Amino acid sequence: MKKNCFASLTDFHLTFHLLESLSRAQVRKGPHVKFHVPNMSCGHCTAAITKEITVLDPTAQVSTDLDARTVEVTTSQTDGAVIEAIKSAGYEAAPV
Ligand SMILES: [Cu+2]
Repeated sequence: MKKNCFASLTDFHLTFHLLESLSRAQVRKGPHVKFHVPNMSCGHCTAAITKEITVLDPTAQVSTDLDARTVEVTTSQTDGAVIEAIKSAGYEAAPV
């Protein structure tokens, strides 16, 4: 009886940890990076940049700030790949 209880408790912990690591893997996102894009000046710019980053990584989350001229990206891609994507939209970008 005692042994059974211990076994089910261990199973519970194993299941718990398995579920925990699974949900972490699902929630986990790539690094969140911020870029300064000095020539980004209007909605057309932000749309073009967002589009290119989305082409690079369809799951990327992009938010742009026209006042600060920054682009914040959550992606599994590298900084360099995001900078290349912004370049192909026609803009120079530097990590902030
Ligand atoms: Cu523009």
